[in-house]
Amino acid sequence: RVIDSHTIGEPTRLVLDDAVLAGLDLGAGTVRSRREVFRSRYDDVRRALVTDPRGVEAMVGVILVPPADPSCDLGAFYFNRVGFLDMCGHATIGLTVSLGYTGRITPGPFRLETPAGVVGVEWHGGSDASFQSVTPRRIHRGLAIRCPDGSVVTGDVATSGLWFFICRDHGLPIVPEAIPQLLEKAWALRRSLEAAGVTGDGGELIDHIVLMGPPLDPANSARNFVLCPDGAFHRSPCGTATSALVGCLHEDGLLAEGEAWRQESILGGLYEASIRTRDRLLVPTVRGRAWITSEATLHFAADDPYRAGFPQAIRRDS
Ligand code: PYC
Repeated sequence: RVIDSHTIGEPTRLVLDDAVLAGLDLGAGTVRSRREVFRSRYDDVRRALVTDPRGVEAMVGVILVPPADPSCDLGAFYFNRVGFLDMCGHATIGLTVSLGYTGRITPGPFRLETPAGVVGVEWHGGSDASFQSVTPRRIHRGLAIRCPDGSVVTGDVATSGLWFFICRDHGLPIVPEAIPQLLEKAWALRRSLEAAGVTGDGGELIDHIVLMGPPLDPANSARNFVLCPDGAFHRSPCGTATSALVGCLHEDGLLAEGEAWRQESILGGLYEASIRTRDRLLVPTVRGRAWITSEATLHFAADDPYRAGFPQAIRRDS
């Protein structure tokens, strides 16, 4: 049994079936170590849940596991069509609204252990939820990258649980009509970063590209287009990207503690974000909305050739 939701457009599939979850032998330990066991033993389950023919493009799956950190109430790990995500903001909002809908949580705060670390989450009731991702950190500011067409753009390399290249001088409008060109530019940047040997800690790929632009609604702060590792564009403004961004803005003196940052997505959806210092660490908060789209029982017939999804994830790499 799964419950599907979308967080201002970006889909999440939460596995609800305790019997299925109990049948997965993930060992003991942290959420991150259980996720690694899942990766090595049950990759067919990941594919079955989020790739065609049962999944939809851009879908992120979530599996709940017991937290190892005694201060946490829940543990969760995240995956998409091509692999795993250490953190996922939109899916955290989606899982929270879904758990609220099923009555498993009541409005209020809870602590979630993720592979990236402990994330503070709050269900505000109904479709409304917020999370506090892990400490944002920037490792390059204004890094110049040459694209295959000879153009040079600059951007920041930053993390708040996932790695982002955040770029402003890409020269494209952030409007739905430009999605094919935005995808092409973002893929060129992703490949150029890889070719230039620019990585996160320990050689991690910079696999999310954020192209920034001015907001369409003057009441908001900015608009973005985000390329995800599976080749899909993010339908929401990407919760973890927004967390990393507010860290950079604060460091640049462009966003004061507690000031609101209203981040539009390419489709016009909105996250409201802010940043504060707690125990000398930066804590970003992102608030958004998610809606349940369906409750379903997935079927996996023994003679279905695609019971474990498509064998090869289909990745749009222009
Ligand atoms: O919202 O953080 C996010 C996210 C990352 C990848 C997909 N969604």
